[in-house]
Amino acid sequence: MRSFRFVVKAVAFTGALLLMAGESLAGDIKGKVSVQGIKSAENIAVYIDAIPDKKFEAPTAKPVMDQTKMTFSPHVMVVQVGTTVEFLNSDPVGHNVYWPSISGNKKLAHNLGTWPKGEKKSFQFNDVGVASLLCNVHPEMNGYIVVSPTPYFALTDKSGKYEIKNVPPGKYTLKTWSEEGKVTTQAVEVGAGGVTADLTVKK
Ligand SMILES: [Cu+2]
Repeated sequence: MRSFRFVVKAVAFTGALLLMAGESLAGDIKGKVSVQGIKSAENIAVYIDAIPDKKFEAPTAKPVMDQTKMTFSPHVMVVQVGTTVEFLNSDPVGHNVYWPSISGNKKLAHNLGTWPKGEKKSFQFNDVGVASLLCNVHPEMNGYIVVSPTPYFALTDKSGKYEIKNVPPGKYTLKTWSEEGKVTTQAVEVGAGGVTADLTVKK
C-alpha cells in the first residue's frame, strides 16, 4: 500500500514537472506589421493558421461585441473558432446585426435580428473566416469578427505591433487579415525563447 502510494505520488510529480517543462518551452511570437498603401497598421489580425491534426476545444469565454454610439465596438474582434460572441445593444435605438457572408461564402450569411437597448443575442462562430458585421437600420455601421482556426491570435496596436503569447514550439504559418489590405502569410518557427516576426501588409 505504501509503495503504491509512493508510485502514485512519483507519477504525479513527474507529470507536474513535464507540464512545467512544456509551459516553459512555449514562446511568444511578436513583431510589427508594416503597411503599404493603407492608412493605418492598427486593427490587423495576426494569427496562426490551421495546424494539421490539431483540434482545439471551443473556448468558454464569451466576448462581447457592443453596439454603442452607433458603432460596433471593438471595430475588429478576433476569436478562436467555436467561440460564442455576445452582441449587446447599448444604444437607446434598436440595432440590427447581420453578415452577408463569411469570407465570401454566402451560405454562411446570418441575420440575428433587431433588438433594443440592454439586450443581447449570442452566436457561436463555428466557421473559420471573416464575418463583416452590418446593421440594416444604420448603413454606416460596420465591424468585423475574424474567426481564427487556432487560439493563437492577436490584433495590432496603433503602431502595428502585436504579440501572440504561449505558443508551443513548432513550425507554423502566420496569417494576417485587415480591413483594407490583402491577406499576408509567412512561415514562422517558434523556439523556446519565442520568435520575432515582422510582416508587411499591402493594399
Ligand atoms: Cu444600427
